[in-house]
Amino acid sequence: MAKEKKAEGSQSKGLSPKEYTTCKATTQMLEKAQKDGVETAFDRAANMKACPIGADSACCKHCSMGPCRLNAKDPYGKVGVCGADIDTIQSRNFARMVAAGAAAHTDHGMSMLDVFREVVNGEIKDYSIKDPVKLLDVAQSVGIETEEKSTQDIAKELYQELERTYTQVEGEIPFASRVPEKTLETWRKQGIVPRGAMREIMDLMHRTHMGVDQQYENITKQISRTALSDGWGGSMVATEISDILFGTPSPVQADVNMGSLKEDMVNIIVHGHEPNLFESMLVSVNDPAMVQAAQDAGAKGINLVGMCCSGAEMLCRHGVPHAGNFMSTESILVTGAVDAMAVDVQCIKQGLAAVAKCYDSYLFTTNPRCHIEGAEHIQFEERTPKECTDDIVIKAISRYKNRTARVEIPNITNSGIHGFSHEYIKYMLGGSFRSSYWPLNDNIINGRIRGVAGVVGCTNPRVKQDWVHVELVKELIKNDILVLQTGCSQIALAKAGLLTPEAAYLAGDGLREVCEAVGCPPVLGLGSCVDNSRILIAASEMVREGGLGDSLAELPVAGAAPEWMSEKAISIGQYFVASGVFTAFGVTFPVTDNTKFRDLLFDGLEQQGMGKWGFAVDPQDMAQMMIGHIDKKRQELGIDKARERVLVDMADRRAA
Ligand code: SF4
Ligand code: MSK
Repeated sequence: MAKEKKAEGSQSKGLSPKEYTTCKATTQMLEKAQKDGVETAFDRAANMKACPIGADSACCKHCSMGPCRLNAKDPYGKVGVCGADIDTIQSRNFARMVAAGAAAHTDHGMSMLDVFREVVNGEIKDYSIKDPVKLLDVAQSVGIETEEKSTQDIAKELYQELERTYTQVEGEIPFASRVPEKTLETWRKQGIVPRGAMREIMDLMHRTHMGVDQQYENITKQISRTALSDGWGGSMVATEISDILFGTPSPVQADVNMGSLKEDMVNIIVHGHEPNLFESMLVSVNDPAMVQAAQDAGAKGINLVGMCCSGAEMLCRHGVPHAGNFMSTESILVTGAVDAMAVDVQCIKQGLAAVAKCYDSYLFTTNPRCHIEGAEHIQFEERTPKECTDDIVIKAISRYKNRTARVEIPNITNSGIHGFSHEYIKYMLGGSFRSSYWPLNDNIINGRIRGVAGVVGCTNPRVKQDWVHVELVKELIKNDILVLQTGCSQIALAKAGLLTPEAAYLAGDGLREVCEAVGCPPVLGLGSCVDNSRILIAASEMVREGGLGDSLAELPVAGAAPEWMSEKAISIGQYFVASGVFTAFGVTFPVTDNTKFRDLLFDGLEQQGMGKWGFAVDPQDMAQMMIGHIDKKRQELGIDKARERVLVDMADRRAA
């Protein structure tokens, strides 16, 4: 048994892992890491006090006359050297978070569109159009005439149309056609319908340069416009094109948690966000020559497991097991059982390199945008994807053969149902001949279901891993709120066993009745961060179905990212708010209290016909905020008395 190598700068200080995570597998691995003298982000978070001025967003470093620090306790008592006040400074900071988050999602979407173009042109042969029905649906949704046209021709037209999502300099993005009319009218009135994502991000970066836009309300308009170019643009293209190329998810039973690793197999983890790397890896690990090579090395076979968002996407699309969310990516390496971890983009901690080194695991970067000091880079080329993934598999097999690290795999897996695309939700509720959102709307109107919540986003070492997600969702379903999930939050709830139909016993009477009738869990897993766009489409379908108002802002729905950490989360939150949804965040919120900018985000935007932000650290407080909002919307719709179970017929529905 080889002794693990200590990470450089290791400073474990006897922290009790149970204080930092509710994930039992992660706890076990953090305890092992402490014994092995290996440091993780949990240790670093405990040893690094967050900068209080930065946390309040009361500082600016946009030029070298500064950096300028204002006093959050007396926010209007001081201005920066250039005269910028607290509202300018914090709205510019918030804007740049949105710009970065939107850039990440839209660049991901553009990569998918690049692959799609090359597949359609015949330049890429390793991928193909797996879901021609979805191709037709998406093409029709943006106004492309599909009658008597070949799949190839429709695909070419769709590419041309969707390219506008990124490059268009004037006009409205293609998926504006999916936005409920009244919501779109609000956006038009506010001047925030996105043109193309490149234009919006460029505009936002320009206006937040020193000495440009110094009026927080005007900056906020461009913040919303940019975020909408993410949700209804880049992210939506990423989801729709991935479905067309790799298949639209439908429910699949699959395991999550670290027990998905197998001691007697070659374990390969793919972690990141773009599904093309993972899709190619799936082909490589099933190649008979690779399987034979693994067996020749003494392994039973090759075990492919996902993490984070590309993991969540493959879990939903193909039922590939998932080992854990963002705050477990270092801990999984501590098992000693990971022969190779292949990463692409987003949420890849640089700390992975040091932990991988301690356990002699391979860490491979594959994307030109993401190299990591200490990791080996094997470039992934879409035209020859298998060259990269085969290479990684071969190296993983060699590591298996020469394993020296002590292997300890937490014996925990949680089975659940994943893969509820918005198409499947429609089918599940209405059946194959009358697929429809009406049964959902009907059950909301008659009060069995109180409302719908999207609970999404990251995990963050500043709060106990998974705890806020799980407690929040339990409280929501107990109050008859159907929960839709994506990303790391979905994995947290899957580990807690709530993505099973049996979990309906935790739901209130009304929601339980519906779940039992349909046979679905009270918590539906939709996929990765970009798949939040599925929630937008589902909400738009609810508006179109009728009976719940004419705009997204009128729906009895709410959103939350209770353990968020990334700039992408801020962009997601803002596009939900601008779309009309009350959205609560936890951990911390990057604004100063008692300022005009904060009031605008937490109140003013709602008065303009959009949604609004909320903030709470405690899951019960957050749940009460969301339930209160849903009840307010029910009251405005006149369905607040319906929790007495009034039956609604078609005439009532039209009149509502
Ligand atoms: Fe200071 Fe103004 Fe420069 Fe910001 S832009 S660092 S507030 S002088
Ligand atoms: S991976 S953005 S930690 S959800 Fe999308 Fe998870 Fe948040 Fe990354």
